[in-house]
Amino acid sequence: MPPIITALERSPDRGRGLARDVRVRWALEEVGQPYEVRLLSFAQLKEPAHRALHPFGQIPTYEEGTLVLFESGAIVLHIAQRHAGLLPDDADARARAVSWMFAALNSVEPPIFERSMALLLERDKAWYAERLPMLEERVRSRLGELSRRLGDADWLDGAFSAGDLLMVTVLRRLSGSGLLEEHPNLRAYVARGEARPAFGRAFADQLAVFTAHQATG
Ligand code: GTB
Repeated sequence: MPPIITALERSPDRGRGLARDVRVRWALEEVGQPYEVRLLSFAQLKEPAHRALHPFGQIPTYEEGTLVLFESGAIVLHIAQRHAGLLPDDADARARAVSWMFAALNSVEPPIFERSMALLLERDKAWYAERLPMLEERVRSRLGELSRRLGDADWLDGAFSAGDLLMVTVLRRLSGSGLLEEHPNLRAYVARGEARPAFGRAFADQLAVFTAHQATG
């Protein structure tokens, strides 16, 4: 039985590859592991059947036999540990790749996510005009640090790893903002990730869900 993941049947990103199941799809594609997808509505996320899998009623989840996982980072780490291709063999290099996974989710994603939420939910607030530049400065600061560390390397620490996979998915949320373009090496880094065939398949499969649900209304 292939593992089963969950995804939104109608993602608000309209198939732009931003919903977090894309990370799991990409990881599974990189390691060549077939998988099945259970699509859920927002209402179904909060029903007991799904809450039994995910305490916060979110996607993605991952079921493999009796094992049930939630949190996209934990799922990607599990896939990377079970299959070759996403973590180096050398123990120290492996630990550094895991550091980059945490860095993507704990140090880079929060300011980017906070900015997205402000754009989405706070435009009508009195303090929005003052808060947005502050949020953008926090993003700029992290991007500057990341850009300096990446330099002219292709990937964050040697060969492509699960750390790069998560970092690229986090940075993609800035597309269209102009913030990524301030760092040509980061823009090229994201493009390099997006050019990987495994990302292309993951993106296309997520987009196909959106397109199919558009067609059925
Ligand atoms: N920390 C968790 C993880 O990494 O797995 C966060 C999971 C999460 O936020 N899942 C979202 C969800 O289930 C879907 S992906 N939300 C429903 C809820 O909380 O009730 C989030 C998402 C959706 C759309 C965009 N977008 O349009 O840009 C980006 C991200």
